[in-house]
Amino acid sequence: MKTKNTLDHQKIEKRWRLFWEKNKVFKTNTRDFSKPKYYVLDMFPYTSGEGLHVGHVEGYTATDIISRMKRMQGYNVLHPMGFDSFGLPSEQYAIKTGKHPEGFTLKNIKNFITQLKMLGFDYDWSKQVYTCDPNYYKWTQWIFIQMFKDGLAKYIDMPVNWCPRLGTVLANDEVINGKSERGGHPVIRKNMKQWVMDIPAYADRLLEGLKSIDWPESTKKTQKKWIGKSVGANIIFKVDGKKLSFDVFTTRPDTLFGVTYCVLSPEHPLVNKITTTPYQKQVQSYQKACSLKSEFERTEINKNKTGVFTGSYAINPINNRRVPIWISDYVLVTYGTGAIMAVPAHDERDYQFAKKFNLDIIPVIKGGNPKKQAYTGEGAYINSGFLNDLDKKTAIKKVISWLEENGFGSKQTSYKIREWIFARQRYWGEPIPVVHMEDGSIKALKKDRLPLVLPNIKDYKTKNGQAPLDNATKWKNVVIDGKKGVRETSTMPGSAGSSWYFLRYIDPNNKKQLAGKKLLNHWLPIDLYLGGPEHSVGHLLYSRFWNNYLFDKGIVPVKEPFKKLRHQGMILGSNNEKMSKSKGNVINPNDIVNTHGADALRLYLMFMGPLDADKAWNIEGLNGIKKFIDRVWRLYVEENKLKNENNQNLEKLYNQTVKKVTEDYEKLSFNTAISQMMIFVNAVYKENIFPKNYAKGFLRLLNPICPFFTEEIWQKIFKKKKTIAYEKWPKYDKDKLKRGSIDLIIQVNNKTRDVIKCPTETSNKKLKTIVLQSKKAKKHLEGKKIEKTIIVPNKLINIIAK
Ligand code: ANZ
Repeated sequence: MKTKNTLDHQKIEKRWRLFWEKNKVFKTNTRDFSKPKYYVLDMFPYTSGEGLHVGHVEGYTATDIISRMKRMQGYNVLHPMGFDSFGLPSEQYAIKTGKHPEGFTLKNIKNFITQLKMLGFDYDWSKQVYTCDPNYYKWTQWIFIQMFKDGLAKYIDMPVNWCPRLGTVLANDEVINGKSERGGHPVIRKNMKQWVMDIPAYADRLLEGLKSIDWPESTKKTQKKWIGKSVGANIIFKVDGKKLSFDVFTTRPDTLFGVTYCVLSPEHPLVNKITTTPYQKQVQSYQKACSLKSEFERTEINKNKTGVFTGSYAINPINNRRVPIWISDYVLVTYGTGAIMAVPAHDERDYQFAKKFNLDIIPVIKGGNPKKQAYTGEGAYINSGFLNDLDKKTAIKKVISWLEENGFGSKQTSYKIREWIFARQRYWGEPIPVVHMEDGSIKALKKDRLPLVLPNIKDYKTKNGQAPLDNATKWKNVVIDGKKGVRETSTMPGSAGSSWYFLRYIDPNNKKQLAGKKLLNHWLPIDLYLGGPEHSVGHLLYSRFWNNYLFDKGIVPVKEPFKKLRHQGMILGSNNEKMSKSKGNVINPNDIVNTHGADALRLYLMFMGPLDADKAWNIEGLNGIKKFIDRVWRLYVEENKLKNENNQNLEKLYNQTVKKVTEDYEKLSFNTAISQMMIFVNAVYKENIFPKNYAKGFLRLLNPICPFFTEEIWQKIFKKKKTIAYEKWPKYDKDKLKRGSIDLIIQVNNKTRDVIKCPTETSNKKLKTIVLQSKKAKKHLEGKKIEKTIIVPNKLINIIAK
């Protein structure tokens, strides 16, 4: 074979791409239980028309390295890929062009697959799933039906995030700072009959589960905060002069003596009943103004507090104090009970409100300066009757017992997490498989009616909140058992299909179940899941919820699907800014594969810095990596270097390199592993010979990052008939880790007489015998008696003799 000093990456990469595909090298036999399993998962991409981003390539390379290493370590590895293919990108394309989104989506999928193959990822394409495939969403619909039957999928009236511009309802995690995550359009709150998933029912389990999984602490914290568990009390306040009462939720029942007013959220059902005539006008106009505000605007702590008085008073049960009832948008209808007792002396928001509207402030805890600001710390209770002199914990306990004994409330836990809004007034999503019957009941479709396929329509736009499927008259009007009904016309949110795709990969063609039980038992949980930190809530919480539910149903064997999770950082443009078309700093992976090769792109992305850090693209860095690849290439192709003999000087470094690279890969610390390999390559150049056994071992270490040219060397230079992908992972020799040689100085009576090569870390006893073999030293010892030996480890031995 003719070899060149620089490798022809285009030719080589094409050769091995075809070889792997033709020989089905990476097909996983999921039924082979003879080896230990390793399931490594990537967050699958949205099928946007833009194709792969270098950020995708970063994360996918990281998992590919693990997948390849684990395979070489003897695991049966499952490393699948699929596509999140319902949702906005295709929907918007359809609206713009009037064409059905399916064609566009499938074209994008094809493009993604070509790109992923071009980059050499070892995906088993026979396991591919995509969420808009009826054979897949049949099971998304089936899961929905189970959850509907179990009361977790509900059709209820509730306040929702409504985006007038997108004409649809959004989930809380799709709203950022009061704007839609996609497009940045304003979002308002309004009441609507909605399909929701009762994720709060799983709040405690989702909190508990966090304890057992190996996830980044920051991600666990984000989920904890999102679930937002607060322990406190519900306290009943009676409305003065009326046969009405309301509950407040408080985490500080110990401050009950300091209540000077109450606040109902503007949407609280009691507001209209208690508002007295003189205040009706201002209350109504305030309510209207609030409905146009987003939750973010309402709860911002520093914003100017607003509110109006209802004209009614409440009675504080603990001291019968009569306190005014206000309404204000800083109290949310969806949290706790939608009503609060205000303690301005010890709560900042209440303090600002009281100051603005000139309401009383009664301190009940000593500390701070009540004239200047709320005191939120601890201290002795004052003005608090039977609570005075207690500590906080006891005070809380005492108040709660008092409330319970007197029928004025009880201990209560509240959660911030809300129902997951599970319907969109859009076309490109899974149809919700239920029928609204004439008598008001809701019927779920029978399993043999699934999948309920999305019908073809002409107009994909949402108009005035009406779902596009509302126009599919023929499709939506049905008769079940002789009774008329109308199909649900909203579709599921994008996060539906992505909440369980990792289960389907295990058994993608199963026609009877979402996946076979035996296979699920064997392959779950996922050993490593990698993706961006932007999914910390949303997807990562929804899929834990579904998996916990499926565990309860006895379908999956584990509560937590993702045993270990890691995030990749963002690849920024060379100007240190987020890559975007408008900034002109986008790097297209296709271009780099053309100019530098897939191996170089992969190696560069892994060398840029720690995997989870944000890193800026730098062409110099990429060029340097390309040079390194050529340097490695030359080590193998310049035939005079490869030798059958061993090299003592490389022994220690080689073993250290195997150890460090193996351990670093395991930790996903790829940049440090690569540094070590660079050190090794430099040392080989210095020695000018490359012992073949080290050359083969090193090739295996590098193969997971650079699969193409290492395969070329393996099969073409070493003339192997099979792929390198299933070769054994190199082992290191513990004994050789420390050994290397040092120049040991030998002194006799403080005078240097000889310098000899000897292994480092040689024991003192052995040193003494080695030294006596030195002829030069021996000469000076003749006829003398050794009295003492002084040893400076790895440096010097001094023999004192007379
Ligand atoms: C009296 C009080 C006194 C409160 C005090 C705090 C400090 P977390 O910890 O986030 O759960 N609250 C209750 N429901 C609310 C709602 N729907 N909208 C806005 N605020 C609400 O917060 C619990 C506290 O937030 C509750 O305890 C209540 O104010 C307020 F010194 O009650 B507290």
